[in-house]
Amino acid sequence: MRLRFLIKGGIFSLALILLGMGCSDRDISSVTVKNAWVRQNIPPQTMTAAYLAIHNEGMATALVAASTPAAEVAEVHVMTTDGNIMRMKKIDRLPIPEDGSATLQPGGNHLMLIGLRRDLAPGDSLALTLTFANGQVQTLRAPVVSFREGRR
Ligand SMILES: [Cu+2]
Repeated sequence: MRLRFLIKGGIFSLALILLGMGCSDRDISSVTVKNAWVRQNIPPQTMTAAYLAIHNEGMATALVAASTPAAEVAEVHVMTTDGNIMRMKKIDRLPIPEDGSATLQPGGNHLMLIGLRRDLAPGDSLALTLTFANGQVQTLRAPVVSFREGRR
């Protein structure tokens, strides 16, 4: 009887531990970044854009900062229309819904790399570091794609 109680108690604790692990997994590393690429700059321009897809398997969060050693500044830009004119605007947080995704792609939201420290040629790649509101920091390598080839 006593042994049975201990076993039951043990299983219950194990379940709690597993549950706890599941929760922290979900909260701490729920975001993955895929298909990152950077458009080649056209010298003498020292600006270009980076694109990527963010997938979130956890609670709602947001992309709050980006950086790369290849540029002085990396900003998150959204496209807005002003009459018939498309403009880009810097935002401080790009929301990523719970169990959702956010895609940065040509013609839409993007990372603007400003003040490139070198020209980016196809075949080259650069490191991008993304910081999320849930505390996650992801560093990844993004290949440079030629201006013409820029996938959509
Ligand atoms: Cu922009």
